[in-house]
Amino acid sequence: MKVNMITKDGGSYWFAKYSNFRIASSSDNYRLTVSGYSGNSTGDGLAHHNNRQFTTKDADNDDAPYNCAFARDAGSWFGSCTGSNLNGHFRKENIAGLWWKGYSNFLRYAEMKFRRRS
Ligand SMILES: [Ca+2]
Repeated sequence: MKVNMITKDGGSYWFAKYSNFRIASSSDNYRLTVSGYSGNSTGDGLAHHNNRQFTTKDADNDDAPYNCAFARDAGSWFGSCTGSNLNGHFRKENIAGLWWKGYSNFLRYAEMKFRRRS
C-alpha cells in the first residue's frame, strides 16, 4: 500500500510505502494491519492506526471516550484519535484537516493506493 501526499505549499511530494497492509472483515469492524514503512515523509504516519478498528459517525469503534469521527469529521482507524487524518478535510486547518503525523502543517492532497502482493 502506498500513500502519496502533497504538502500545503505544494513544495513537497511525499510517499509512505507499507510492505504489509490488511483490512479485516466487517465482523472485526475492518480492523487495520499495517507495517513495514518506508518513504520520504515525516515518518510512519499510520503506526498509531495499526490494529485499530474502523470508526465512523454511526459506529464508534475507537478507544477515545467520545467518537473520534465527530472530532475529526472523518472516518478512520482512529484508536485514540491521534495519528494521521487522511480522510480529513482539504482546506480545514484544524483538527478535522487533512494531515499526516509529524508534519507541522496541512496537506493539499493525499491518496492511498493498493496492490495485491504477488
Ligand atoms: Ca470512542
